[in-house]
Amino acid sequence: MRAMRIHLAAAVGGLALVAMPVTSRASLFLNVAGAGGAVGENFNGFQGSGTTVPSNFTVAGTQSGGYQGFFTDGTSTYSTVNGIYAGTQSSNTVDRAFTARVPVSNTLMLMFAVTNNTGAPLSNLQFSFNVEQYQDAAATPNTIDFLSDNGTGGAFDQTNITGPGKSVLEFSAGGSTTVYSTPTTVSETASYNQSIANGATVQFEWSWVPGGGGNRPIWGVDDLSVSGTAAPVPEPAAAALLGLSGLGLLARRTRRISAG
Ligand SMILES: [Ca+2]
Ligand SMILES: [Ca+2]
Repeated sequence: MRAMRIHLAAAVGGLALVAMPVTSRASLFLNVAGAGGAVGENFNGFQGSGTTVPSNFTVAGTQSGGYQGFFTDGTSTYSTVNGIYAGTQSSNTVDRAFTARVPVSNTLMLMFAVTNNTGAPLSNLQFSFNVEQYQDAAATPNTIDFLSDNGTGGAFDQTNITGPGKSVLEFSAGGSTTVYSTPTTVSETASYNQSIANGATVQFEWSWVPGGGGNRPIWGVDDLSVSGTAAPVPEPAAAALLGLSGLGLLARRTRRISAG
């Protein structure tokens, strides 16, 4: 099986995405490449405004307060309405996260799309990301769910999503309004268990799901990395080609020795 690396530089770029309709398909292109590593997004360019949402991403849901700028660990300065923030650490303001104060009874979605342009079917799609919590304020635990639209362009569900990052529970739910001096961070992984045809696009999203009632925590996602495995080369055929190549080399060497 041939594992293809995904190139970051070729995949991420272009201008910021502004107010895309939910049905739009921004694309995080997966290219065959060398040692560039996986496609990724660190959200460090996100500044808590619609115009700084990273290219290839879009926000949906019923976040009535819209973007509210920065929420920094150790401070409780934020709007009293629902908000989407660029989460920052006071010790490292360069490292930002896509952060939200979850609505009481609605959901908020951060969506992105993966387009397979490797030239071959793409499988074994793996996602890793960090979840960062800046404030604990939930009467009941909140969840961030990771979903896909399964290539249909329609409703998102978790039918084809596996892994511990499928549903991330709030780290604590003490019912207080503790603002962490340093955001609590957990690393999560999830997988998409379907193959994506060459040229096809599948959308993914994180959905902030409130636990219901009480105050709301502030937590976000950061450091997304996406990788996959391009079409397998049949192993018997590969072995046979290698064998023929070896025989050819042997034959040439034999002739050279004979001529000498
Ligand atoms: Ca971070
Ligand atoms: Ca970051």
